Amino acid sequence: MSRETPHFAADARGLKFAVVVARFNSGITEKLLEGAQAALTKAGAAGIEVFYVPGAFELPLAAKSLAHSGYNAIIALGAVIRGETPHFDYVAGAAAHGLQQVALECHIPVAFGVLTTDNLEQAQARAGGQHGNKGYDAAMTAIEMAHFGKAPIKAIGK
Ligand code: INI
Repeated sequence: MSRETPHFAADARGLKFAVVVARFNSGITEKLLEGAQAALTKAGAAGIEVFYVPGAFELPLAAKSLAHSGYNAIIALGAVIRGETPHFDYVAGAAAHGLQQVALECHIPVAFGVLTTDNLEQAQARAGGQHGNKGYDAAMTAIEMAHFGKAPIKAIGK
């Protein structure tokens, strides 16, 4: 988790999660999956089910298909690497926008664990490298938002 993110004591007991993983750039996305599974297991999640799609572009539809299947939250994992084609902008934008739309329309937390980087090295650094594991971070977000859905956290004194 980044240094700016306040600590959240994760407790996922009794909660079920769907993790949707893009196979594109699987060397990276499998590391993100390892991170997400580590966070969920450590927090005592009651259920973790993993689903695969071809690429990040397909994540929103998969998330929408799973939105009413009894999960407390969905974690979407992918890696969109810029390279030298404008394809990046379409795929990354569609994934981000589509996943947010699923969360709002279906009223379920959808954690955005999709790396959008300029190159492979930047992706590796965020998939278990020197910048942590964004799959782990996405799982922590999913746990927190799953609780928020049940009882929103209020700031003390407000
Ligand atoms: N999918 C990714 O997950 N990451 C990428 O970097 C990527 N690039 O660069 O093309 C990518 N493309 C495939 C896309 O997600 C769809 O699977 C494809 O367009 C078919 O709908």
